[in-house]
Order: sequence, then structure tokens, then C-alpha cells
Amino acid sequence: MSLKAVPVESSLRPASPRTKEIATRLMMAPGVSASARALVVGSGAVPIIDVLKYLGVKDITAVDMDSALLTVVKTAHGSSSVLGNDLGVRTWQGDFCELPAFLGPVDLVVFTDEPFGTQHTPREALVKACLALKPGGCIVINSEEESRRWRPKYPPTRDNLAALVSGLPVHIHSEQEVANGYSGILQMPAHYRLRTPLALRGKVVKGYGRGSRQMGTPTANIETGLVKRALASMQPGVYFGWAKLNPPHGWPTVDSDVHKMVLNVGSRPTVNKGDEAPSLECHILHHFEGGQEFYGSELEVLVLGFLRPEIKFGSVDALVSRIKADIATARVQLDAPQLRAQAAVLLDK
Ligand code: ADP
Ligand code: RBF
Ligand code: MG
Repeated sequence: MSLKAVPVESSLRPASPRTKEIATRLMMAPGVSASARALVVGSGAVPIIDVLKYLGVKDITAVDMDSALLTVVKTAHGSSSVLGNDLGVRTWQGDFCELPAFLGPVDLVVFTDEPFGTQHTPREALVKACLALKPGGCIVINSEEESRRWRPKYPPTRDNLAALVSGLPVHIHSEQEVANGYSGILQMPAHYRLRTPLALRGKVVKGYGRGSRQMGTPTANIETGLVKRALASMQPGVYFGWAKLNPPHGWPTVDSDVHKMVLNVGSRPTVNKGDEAPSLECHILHHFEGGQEFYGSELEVLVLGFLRPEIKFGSVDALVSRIKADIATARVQLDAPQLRAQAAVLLDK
């Protein structure tokens, strides 16, 4: 764990009472520390950057659609290289939901207003924030009337917040009414990485027939007994590793080789109407030559790494494009010599 934030009085600009007041709130967020990487989103960025600097945070990106606001940030705080390799305050102009991946992953996302206003839907902004956060990182919603440019469509309240985070991998860490508005802290689970590889073996069963094959990513659903075991030892989410199928008789030997795979463990909140049990489903990065289906065959998987938590996306299209990105990441990760060597674990059986 990194060191906890400690206020630092700048000799150039003494902290105002307002800075100190907001700082007491931000200090409650577990992701705030001197070594944190922070994203500040929206029109209330300037006072929040003051607070983060006061708390010793040295790696800050301000995001907004409005170039005038970002000019104010640059004037007040200077501008660091946009690639995000140097410490300092940098700016990125655009829709937060389109923020490039190289500006993350971050320990802290602070929404100062917009996601709860009229420009973005708050839900999309929270999904994006979840994808940008490191494990254990926090989202702070600091919505104060004086920093608002619009009247929010979704005034942040505990009930609204609880509805917004449902299906997302964050929990409400704390929330409170403040003098001119509302402040809430959401936190990602801290532990995702697998400490040791996890081997699972089971029969391929019928899934919900939702046409993941038509989506280009058929998923072999693994029998339910195994799902219970997996859920007991893994957080719901997306993992990657190696897979080995014991294919139907007569299929070419290449079909029984060890192949790369991505694995989803969880309840599929994007498509689940709430009445379907959790599943363990594996997309194998191989085009099987022996046939289109192998229901009933035995599948062994070796899970090596975690990619991201499971998320309730706003549309199936958003889910599909994210699955494609997950596959691309897994493909590259598994080419690392140490991970490639682990494939032998399945071969030796
Ligand atoms: P279901 O809802 O029954 O799981 P899918 O559309 O997800 O149906 O298709 C999954 C099935 O497709 C698997 O059970 C398997 O028989 C077959 N399949 C063919 N190629 C693959 C692959 N590369 N990865 C996973 N499953 C595959
Ligand atoms: N479903 C979700 O609702 N949220 C997810 O974040 C999610 N991620 C997935 C990642 C991968 C790599 C795969 C293969 C599936 C994922 N799914 C997710 C499950 C998806 O909804 C399911 O495969 C299809 O609906 C077909 O059953
Ligand atoms: Mg499936």
C-alpha cells in the first residue's frame, strides 16, 4: 500500500478554508495518496486540483469538453506532457467516456459535476471510470452547486447513487450531504490478481443460447458444479489463460492442442434479466476444425490473470467491443515467456 495523503502547505499559495474543507472529504477516499494518479472530470476541476495538490498528489489529469475551462487549469497549474509520463497537472479535452487508455489506469477519479448533469449519462461515466481505475481505486463524486454549469438531471442522492452503481464492481464507501451539494465515494475491490494459477476442468454445457456465436465470440459454458467452486475462489470478472479441449472423436489433433482463452465468471449483468444463475464461460482463441460445437466434451482451463471486473454495459454493442479489446489484451499477455511456459501445465496432464 502507498502512504496515506498528508496535507502539504504550499509556500506560494496558502490553502484556503474551502480547500481544507474539501480536503477533509477527499482524504477519506482510500485511493488518495502522494503517489496516486488522479483524473479530475468536469467544470469544478480547478478547486479540486488545488485540494489534490494540497494532499500531495502529483499526477493529475483534468478532463473537460470545454477548452476555456482547461485554459484556466493550465494557467493556474501549468501543463505537463499529455502522454502522462511526467508528474504534474495535464489536461485532456473531450468527452470523459472517450478518454484514451494511456491516461490510466488511475487510483482516483473525481467527478466535479458533469456526469450528473446534462452532457453525459452518469451511468456511462461510471462504467468508464470503473474501466479506468486500478483495483482498490476510488471514484469521488463531489457535486457542489457553485461549480455547476447546468442544473443536474440526476441530483446525486444516496438512492440515485445506489441505483447507478448496481451491476458495477464498486461499492458505496461513504456519502454525505455537504454545504452546497453532495459528496459520495465509491470503491473498487482491492484484490483481483490471482496469486497462483487456478486450474479448472469440467464438461461443456448449453448456455443461454443468446447467440454469442453470432457476436463472433462463442463461449463454452462449463458445468454448474464448477461455477460454484470458481465463484468461491474468484471475484466475478474477466480472466485469461490457457484452455485444452478433449474434442469429440475424429477431430484433428490441432483441436486438442492448448489454446489461449478468455473467461467470464459471473452473472452477465448486461444481458441477465435477473433470473439467471451465474456462469463460467470460456471463449477459446481457436477456430475448431472438427465441427462447430463440442457440447458434452471435457474442457480444462488454466486461469493465469485477471483482466477487469464484470460490468453492466449500456448496450450489447458496448459489451461486444469491450470483449474484443479483452481478447486483444489476453493475446498479448499470454505471449510473455513466463505465461507461455505455463501452457505446459495442461499438456502434461
Ligand atoms: P451457449 O449459449 O450454448 O453457450 P454459444 O453461442 O455461447 O452458445 O456457443 C458456445 C458453443 O460454441 C460452445 O459450447 C462450443 O460447443 C462452441 N464453440 C465453437 N467454437 C468455440 C470457441 N472457439 N470457443 C468456445 N466455444 C466454441
Ligand atoms: N457480460 C456482462 O454482462 N458484462 C461483462 O463485463 C462481460 N464480460 C465478458 C467478457 C468476456 C471475455 C466474455 C467471453 C464474456 C463476457 N460477458 C460479460 C458475458 C456475455 O454477456 C455473454 O458471453 C453473452 O451474453 C453470451 O452468453
Ligand atoms: Mg456460451
